Amino acid sequence: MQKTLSIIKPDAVVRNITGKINAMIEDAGLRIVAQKRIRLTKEQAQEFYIEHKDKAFYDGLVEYMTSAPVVVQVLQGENVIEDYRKIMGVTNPAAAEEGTIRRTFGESITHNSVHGSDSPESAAREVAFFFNKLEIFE
Ligand code: 3AN
Repeated sequence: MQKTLSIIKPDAVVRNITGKINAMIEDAGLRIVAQKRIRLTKEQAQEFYIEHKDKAFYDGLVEYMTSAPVVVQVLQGENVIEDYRKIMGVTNPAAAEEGTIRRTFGESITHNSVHGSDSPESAAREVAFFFNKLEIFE
């Protein structure tokens, strides 16, 4: 069984649609094995997105991710990293496939409603960033 880190981002939390996103996750057969609502500090958001620190959108991304609470989750499934990326859709909601979370709910390339780890290495780092073993129930 594989795990991945999901974040329901501020744009979705503010619009009160975290349940609708969870329904799409669960309807796709993925299990939410840990979940909490938190407010990221600037330092946490900077560290989480450190790989993008030289990008033009980095400061705006950090500001956005700290603008309201987020819901962080661990998802589990046989091929969950790839499966969740498919259910999310590509970064830009306008370019995402019909029926994906980002196409359905995303507002812009930054306000794109969800994050999902993009590789086993990222998933291991990102799950450990937010959760310890005692918080994950399979
Ligand atoms: P993804 O979340 O699809 O893996 P990444 O890892 O390339 O995308 O980017 C991380 C986050 O940075 C995205 N989810 C999005 O919120 C933001 N982002 C990515 N590219 C851009 C861009 N060109 N302009 C603004 N924000 C961006």
